[in-house]
Amino acid sequence: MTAPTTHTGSAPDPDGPLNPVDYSQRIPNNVGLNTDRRLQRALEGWQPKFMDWWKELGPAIPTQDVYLRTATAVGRDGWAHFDRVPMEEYRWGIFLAEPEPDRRIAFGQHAGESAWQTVPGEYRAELLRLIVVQGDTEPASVEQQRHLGSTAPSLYDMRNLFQVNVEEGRHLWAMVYLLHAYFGREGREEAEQLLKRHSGDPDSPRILGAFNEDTPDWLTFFMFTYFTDRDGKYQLGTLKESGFDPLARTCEFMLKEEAHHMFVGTTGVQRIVERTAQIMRDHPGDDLWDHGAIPLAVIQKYLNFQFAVSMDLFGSEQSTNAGNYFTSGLKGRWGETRRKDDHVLLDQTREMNVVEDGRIVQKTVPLLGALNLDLRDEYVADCENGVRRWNQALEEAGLDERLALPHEGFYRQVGAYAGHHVTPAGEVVDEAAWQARTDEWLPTPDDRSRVGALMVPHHEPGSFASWLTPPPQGINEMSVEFDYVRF
Ligand code: BYC
Ligand code: FE
Ligand code: FE
Repeated sequence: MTAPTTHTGSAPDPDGPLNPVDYSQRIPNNVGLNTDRRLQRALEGWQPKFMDWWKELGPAIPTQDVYLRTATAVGRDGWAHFDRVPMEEYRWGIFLAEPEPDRRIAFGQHAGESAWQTVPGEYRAELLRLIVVQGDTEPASVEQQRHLGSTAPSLYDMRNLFQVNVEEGRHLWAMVYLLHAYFGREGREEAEQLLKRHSGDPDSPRILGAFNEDTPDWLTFFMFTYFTDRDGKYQLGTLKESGFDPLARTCEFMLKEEAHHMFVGTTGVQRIVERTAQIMRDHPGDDLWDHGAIPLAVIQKYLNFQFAVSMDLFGSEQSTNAGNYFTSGLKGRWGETRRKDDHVLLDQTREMNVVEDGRIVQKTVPLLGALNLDLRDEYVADCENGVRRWNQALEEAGLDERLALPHEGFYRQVGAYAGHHVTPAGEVVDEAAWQARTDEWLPTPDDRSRVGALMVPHHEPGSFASWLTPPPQGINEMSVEFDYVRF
């Protein structure tokens, strides 16, 4: 059995066998928590605070139980178990992916050295910051989504919302474990703060912009899980490459859960577009709202907004932080080990867009300083896939209209485009032109209230709201009509 490392304790044997997931403990885990009393006590001290937070700021609608997935193993074959669970009895736990024997750091100045099993002293502050930023987003999204249950378009969708919520809660546990196990008193203090900052709180907001926005309706929720959870996928993908092995293994397992969040977003938007396409085909020229569906132009505006705030999550295109994280071996690139270059990147350059004299022009910059952009490019390419899929629904309905990602510079608050006005088509315009046309590009108060008016609860098994199609199949081979949530 490997013992977890504490800041004082000894490093686990990275080649040792993986602990099975132990559900007999107060905190389910596969890190041998019961062999480190101090750490166990510290985490058991944090657990009731987490539960208080969940009760206060987790899902607001009271439920009896929910058909949820719980992790039971971290291996390749079969890792999850589905059952009805009262949500406050969900077993949030600490699960790390299996260790890779003799794992080496794959990039930066330490490339080739053994991966770290303890925190390298010289990078302690940077590592702590990365973990805190990651940890902060997880409970933030739960807070943002807490009122959605009461307007769920079906029990199937409500269950998916709650699945995402409990797993984001578990992702918070994942980061809190790292803070407690490896960062001593400072880590414990940061773990407390993760429950004290709140989404949208004017005095103590969440760290990153997108996590302080409202998620008032399900169109926003599906766009959020498509675009913003996908930022999570990409950021976790870079932390999975980290030379700090416990972080890498934690993120690897989180990515496994994240796949379902992507699924919820992709299929959620898809089902909305399908319903819209049906009405457009069968009732050409009609007002979509009159049919209880969402006009394509409004879907596009919500897409524009969520894409832009999610692009901001990648930080500035040019970031010395990002270069330092890479060189230090803390945060790699997406698919680092599959890339065919020297993994050090000292002399390489790339092109990036900047706004100069009211025009978008390219300039050549050192690659190492542009790694946020490198990751963002991977993200954008992935985002295009969903849009293609949604457009297929429009094509199959025989329609000419299409959805599109807006230009990368549209409505940006962070990086090279901040302070400029760029249209979805990629034209730089002045303040007056921007003000005159934003209503075409971003959701207006009227759009939001009309979408809001469609958000009426469908809480009977098999019943679905008018503005989206039912899914082709249920969860875990259950039927679409199954009572996924009971009250
Ligand atoms: N809002 O050098 P720069 C997820 C700050 S989502 C506000 O460009 P860097 C999830 C920045 O902190 C994934 N502030 O930044 C999804 C810095 O501040 P200081 C979350 C921002 O460090 C859905 C300054 O601006 N994980 O998991 O290169 C549901 C200069 O910036 C923003 C991570 O993000 C912003 N958007 O890159 C649930 C991974 N952007 O130092 C969960 C960990 C930047 O001047 N984080 N700033 O005070 C990181 O890797 C990096 O911190 C960032 C920023 C990529 C976020
Ligand atoms: Fe997450
Ligand atoms: Fe997620």
